[in-house]
Amino acid sequence: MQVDHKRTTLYITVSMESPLCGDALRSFDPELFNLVQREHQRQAETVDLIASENHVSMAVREALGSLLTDKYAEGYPGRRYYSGCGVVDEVESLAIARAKDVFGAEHANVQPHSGSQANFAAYLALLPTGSTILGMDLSHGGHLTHGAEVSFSGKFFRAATYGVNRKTHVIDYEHVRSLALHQRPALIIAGASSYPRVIDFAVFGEIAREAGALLMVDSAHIAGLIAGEAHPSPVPHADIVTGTTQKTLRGPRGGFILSKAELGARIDSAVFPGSQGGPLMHVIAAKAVCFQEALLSSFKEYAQAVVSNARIIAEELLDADLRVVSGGTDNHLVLIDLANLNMTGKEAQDALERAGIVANRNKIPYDTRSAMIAGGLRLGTPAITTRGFTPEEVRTVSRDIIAVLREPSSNSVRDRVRGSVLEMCRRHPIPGADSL
Ligand code: DSN
Repeated sequence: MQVDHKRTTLYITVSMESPLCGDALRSFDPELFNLVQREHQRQAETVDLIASENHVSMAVREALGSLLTDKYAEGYPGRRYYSGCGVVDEVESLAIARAKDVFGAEHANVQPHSGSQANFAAYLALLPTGSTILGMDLSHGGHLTHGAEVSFSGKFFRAATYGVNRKTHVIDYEHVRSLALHQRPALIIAGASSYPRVIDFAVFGEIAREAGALLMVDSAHIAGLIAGEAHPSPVPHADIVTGTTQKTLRGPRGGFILSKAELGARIDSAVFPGSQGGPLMHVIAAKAVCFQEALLSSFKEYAQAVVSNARIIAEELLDADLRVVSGGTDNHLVLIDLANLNMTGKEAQDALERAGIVANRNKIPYDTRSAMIAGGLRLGTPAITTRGFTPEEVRTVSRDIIAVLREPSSNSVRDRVRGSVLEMCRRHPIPGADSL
């Protein structure tokens, strides 16, 4: 940046070089810089199978690290409380236009700070407190914000829940229908955080209409699959669709809400001023980048590969006689029932982490253990697919997982798998891995 002090009118030439040099943090706060570097190293050297995580592109990271973070912009494009919002108006309008384009939606709000904030705003827009909501049981694969007692959704609303069939582990749509007709919810919520099968949004739409309820789809986990046409879209069937950008959509940490045009004003005012203050303009810019990436034809290939990689994992586990919830997967995740391995989800998670494989314990349908212990393990493929793991490498990872789960206390298995993981990780650096 150059400042010419001789001129009466000050002008500044802003350098168009990358805004991410890394030296400022390194020299001002070496302690924090070191932590960032250690996390970078951890990500680079481990296989991330957490179904809700991904690795963003450098373009997304540059937008996130930009000086757009400095700007207050309460309100919406063209209707802000502060001056100086001309540029950020364009940034947000771009993000909105791209979100509508990606999902074929009439209205998009890109300000929710997270998926939970998006769901909060959606309820605020649609329902008086005390209304009945019908969502998927948390332990069957739903989400805290779909009516769990410990969440605002269970505190402010009367929550009824549906689940999966005990034998097939697939959503029992007839049960959902009979619950809806019996409970008469104001809102039905479809969507999940650990459900490995396609969700039939058309059937949910029919049930909602029959029961006189609105339908909200929480697409957080599968937003990228929907964008990449690897999962049917909820947009034609739902009144409102919430989602997050950081999971399969491979963008920054944040939320969004899509709807029909006629609900747009209610949603916008439920987000701001209803439940949030100033929007995070740097995050909105990064959302705009991720929506642009999702519009590329290569993103369709990515989404298809996420699903085919998850299918490979399920196949390998089944071939090794492990129990896979619902007998397979249609999306980005696989849920293992650990009962016949005589171990808990917590034990499995810890043993895998020692070997360089990062996954999370998860309740399985009809689990009697607490969420902190859990009887299952959730594995997801968005991050390894981004890194470019080949189908053969995904098979190797699956076999490594099986080896560790069979002998969780064996140091030789741990060391062999750690070596195999490191080799694959070296072949597939995370985006920007060599920039630190
Ligand atoms: N924490 C997310 C997940 O892992 O599924 C849901 O909010």
